[in-house]
Amino acid sequence: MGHSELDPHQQLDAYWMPFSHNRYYKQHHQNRLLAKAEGSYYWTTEGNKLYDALSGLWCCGLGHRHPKLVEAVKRQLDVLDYGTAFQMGTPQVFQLAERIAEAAPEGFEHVFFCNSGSEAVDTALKMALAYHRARGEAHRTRFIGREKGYHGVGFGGISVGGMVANRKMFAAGMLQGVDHLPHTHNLKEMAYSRGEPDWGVHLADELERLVALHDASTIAAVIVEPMQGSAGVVVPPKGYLKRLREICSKHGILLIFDEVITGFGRMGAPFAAQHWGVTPDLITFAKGVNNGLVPMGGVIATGQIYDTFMTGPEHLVEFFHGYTYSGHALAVAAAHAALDVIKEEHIYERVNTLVPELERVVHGLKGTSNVIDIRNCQLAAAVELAPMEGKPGLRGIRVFEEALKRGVLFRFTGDIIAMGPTFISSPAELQRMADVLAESIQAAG
Ligand code: PXG
Repeated sequence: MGHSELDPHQQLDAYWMPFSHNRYYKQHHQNRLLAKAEGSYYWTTEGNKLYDALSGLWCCGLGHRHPKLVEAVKRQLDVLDYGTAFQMGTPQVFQLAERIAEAAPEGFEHVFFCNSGSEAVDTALKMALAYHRARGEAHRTRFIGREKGYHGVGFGGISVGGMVANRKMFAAGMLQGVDHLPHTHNLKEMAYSRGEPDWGVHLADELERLVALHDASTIAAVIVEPMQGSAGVVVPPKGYLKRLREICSKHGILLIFDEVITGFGRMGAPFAAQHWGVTPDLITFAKGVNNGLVPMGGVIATGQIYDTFMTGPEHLVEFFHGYTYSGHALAVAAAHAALDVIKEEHIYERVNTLVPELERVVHGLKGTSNVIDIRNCQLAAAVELAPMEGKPGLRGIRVFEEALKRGVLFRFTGDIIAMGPTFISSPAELQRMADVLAESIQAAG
């Protein structure tokens, strides 16, 4: 009997689930084993259909099992499986780098591939350190992250990240010399903002304070998510990112945009950099680059940063960094197909058409009991709930469970419900998602 024929509900113990309540799940797995996916929907092993309100984990915006992507990966498997990544390459990986650099803002010319957002972040941090060193500024070693920031789970990523639960157990292994900007989430000043809050640009000036404290000559880079996804869709205040850019430029500090969530569609533009008209020095990406079909991440660098590395004898390695699966043939094939689909299906335009619909339906939940904030940013939104007395996080779980019964898979982090619908959703599907959320909040009590 093959594994797939075993009763899946009887063999949950061995798997140590990532970022999950393992013990709770293994007792409450009803509707939580996925069997199948298509478009904006999953089907559970019980046969129940779930609307995927977060596009996987923000990665499947084009919809699950898009035929063009499936076909591209199948075709690739018939030709070349794994191609040696170091000192070799496929024509397709070179072409993909060119296409991604073209999609990026002016000045971005080179792409380094890895396999996840976490690896992309560690790669970008290393690039920043090595860049300064190659320019004779080896004293620039500090990184500035931001409170509530999420940059994956590598030691670099958790060090610049700002989520206490991801940091405290690993404090002993964190990077030295990291400081953090304050986060910009403030219920009193910005609750129920539609899009970017009017309040909070002054929080970017905290970077000047950190520069004054540490001296610019010690700081390599500032890393931020243009929109904080994992923290529950924390939207940048108007003018905030531009101000960060100005301060970084003034002090010779590199600005890294972590666009793992915002890249390739969700902002209605290739990158948040273009959506807000603010150009960083390095961009990290993952997820949407190939619709989550095969793990892939990467860093896009300006010509100036790349050129700084291209010194020394030509036969020697310039950047001692890379992964066995950098530019994996299957990931590359899926990414080419994803870029084709983004173009052919006018995805950025489609996302921009859906943005006001999403804004309307989520803000329609204002006044529902226990809702304390609603935020939206292009095709991302979140509803923040008041925690249950003495039990933070429990209301979030209850709402999630009630919604599963009603056929919608939401993402909850603590008592925040996050939404990142697929780009192919209809306005009616967004409306239903919001209706189910309202019912589920009420049912959760
Ligand atoms: N940077 C950012 C900005 C991310 O959002 C990562 C790095 C790490 O990517 P990998 O591929 O190493 O997981 C992320 C990942 C959520 C959620 O619920 C967000 C992420 C992953 C899973 C869930 O918001 N972001």
